[in-house]
Amino acid sequence: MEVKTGTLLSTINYPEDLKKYSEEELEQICQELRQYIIDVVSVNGGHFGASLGVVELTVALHYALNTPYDKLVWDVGHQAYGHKILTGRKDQFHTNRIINGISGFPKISESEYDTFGVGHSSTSISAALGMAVASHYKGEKDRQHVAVIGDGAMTAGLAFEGLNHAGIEKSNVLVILNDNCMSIDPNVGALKEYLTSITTSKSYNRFRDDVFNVLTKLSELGPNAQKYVKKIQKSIKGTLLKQSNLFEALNFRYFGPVDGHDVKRLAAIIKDLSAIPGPKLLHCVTVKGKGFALAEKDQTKWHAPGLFDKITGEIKKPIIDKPQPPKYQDVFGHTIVELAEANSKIVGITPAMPSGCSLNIMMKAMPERAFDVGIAEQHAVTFSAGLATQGLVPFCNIYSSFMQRAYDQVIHDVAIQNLNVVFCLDRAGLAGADGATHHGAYDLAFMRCIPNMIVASPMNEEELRNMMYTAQLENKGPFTIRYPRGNGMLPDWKRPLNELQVGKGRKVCDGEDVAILTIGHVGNFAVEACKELNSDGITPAHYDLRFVKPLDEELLHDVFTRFKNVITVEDGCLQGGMGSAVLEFMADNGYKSNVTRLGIPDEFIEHGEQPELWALCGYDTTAIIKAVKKIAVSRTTKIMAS
Ligand SMILES: Cc1ncc(C[n+]2csc(CCOP(=O)(O)OP(=O)(O)O)c2C)c(N)n1
Repeated sequence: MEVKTGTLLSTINYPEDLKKYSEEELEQICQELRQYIIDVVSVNGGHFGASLGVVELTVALHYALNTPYDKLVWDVGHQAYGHKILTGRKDQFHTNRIINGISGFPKISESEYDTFGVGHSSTSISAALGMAVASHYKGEKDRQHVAVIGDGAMTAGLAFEGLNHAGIEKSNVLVILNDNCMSIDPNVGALKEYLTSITTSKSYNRFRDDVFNVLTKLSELGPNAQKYVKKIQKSIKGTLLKQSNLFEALNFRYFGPVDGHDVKRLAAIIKDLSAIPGPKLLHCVTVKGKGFALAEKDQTKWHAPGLFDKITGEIKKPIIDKPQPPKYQDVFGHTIVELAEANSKIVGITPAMPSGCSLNIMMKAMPERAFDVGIAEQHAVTFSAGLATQGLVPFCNIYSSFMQRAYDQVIHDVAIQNLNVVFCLDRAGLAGADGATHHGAYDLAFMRCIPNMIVASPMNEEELRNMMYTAQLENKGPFTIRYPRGNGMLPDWKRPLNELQVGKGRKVCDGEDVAILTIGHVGNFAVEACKELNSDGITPAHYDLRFVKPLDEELLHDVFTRFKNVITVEDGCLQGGMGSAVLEFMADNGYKSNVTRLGIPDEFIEHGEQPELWALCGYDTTAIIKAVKKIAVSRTTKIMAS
């Protein structure tokens, strides 16, 4: 579907085209850019509110800076649609997040304007500082380095680490704090409260007006500018800011808060700040979802709403007449409440993903026992460890790929001390349109090599519930349960809770010629494959391992004694995952079967729909059938041959 651009935007493909327009015309360009994002995202999907909120900032940055010579780093990057459109990708924008199309996040390989690949949050300050120090080293004193970071992303330790370092470097870094009071859900924590107090404080605002009055004169002053810069520095030093402003205390020059939707003023300020050397922070106040009333009103829902009618705002849902299986995340959300009602030791923890992982159900039902700790995966894990030392049973829910952030905490704070923390890793396996940064490809491999750790993955909702039930029983130690994005298999999912024997798999169906070993949801692909193969006269056996650690050795002895051919299937990386575990078992026990491993190959898998990516990586139903057929001979052929 062709989406038309407004009259000014249609002439703009790169920032140099934008610069041909007068400051007075910037507002219209913003309007057209906003409309273009609405038009395309409504029919293609993707992140929505965040990009709408930074339309003015995006236009102002590309207008005032000399990109790509000046380095512009977007944090997370889910808000960079306007940036993509203004930097050579307007005509490809309709392919956003679609397989073989452009990425939903900035990506170095996609454009020279994308200075740093993102997707995970809070990297921008460190990355921009690295670039700034490199420029300083190379003598490129005129180059600007700008990190645009949201108030949500600012809650992460990594952001503080970057600020802490930048404060002692002389490098030219401008941090633009895009403060909209929102993460995906409402932002949390003391920093958020601090930012709100600055934004509403009368004395700060009076002071701000004084500073900006001097600042806006800078460009008119030409050679005298430096004198005024000194004056600003002096005036800043002498004010209340030095003592009471967090960023000033870290040696940043703090400017703001400013209205992040006043494009003309923003462009002028950014230009002026370019003349001030060293670390600076511009506090910019914006509204997430700006310009689309429903998105402004329900900002969490419109973070990434899916397809919608841009006139009525109705979010499109497929019409389905029979009951559907629930999302795994919702099974987690309801089951933790059910378990917590019976076990007063259970608490829930999420680093900034209450609606993403459905812990919001527990936050609503038992607010004193469920914690959103901000975008702080490392803290979430160590905080959980602390809770566990006191006899509580924390369920720490982290998206599989974000757990990569907290690996040392898992080993050092939880596993070495053998604490009973339950890790629920959502979005395990190929996550879909968010692409390489978000696929939960490595968890089976990185969790199973940790001593004391139990690693399980459910094939359906009932198994997820039973794994959660088992994990909270006395003294289980660290227990990981990983499950994918999307729906399970059982519309009647709410079945009685039962303890599972840790390290025990199950035989899904018996057969001959070849054994298929699966872990987790992909077991359902094998079930489908077996059905089709059976109708072709081929009868593989299928085992659902349930646990990659400990492995079900009895089951594996049985498999390797009976089968010369074994196929392993996992929604995870082939290097070090379940297939590797099975090969290790085979080698350690002197078996010599042929093992074919299906899973994610040793490369970064780009974005696309999950079924497209499963097929691409070769472990969907069709690929399993193909792998079996390569090995097994159908019963009819065997009968004919005998
Ligand atoms: C390490 C990490 N944890 C969690 C996320 C999921 N996530 C994506 S955007 C977002 C909220 C970011 O909030 P903010 O930085 O304020 O930007 P806004 O969406 O408000 O513009 C979160 C939690 C992530 N991308 N990276």
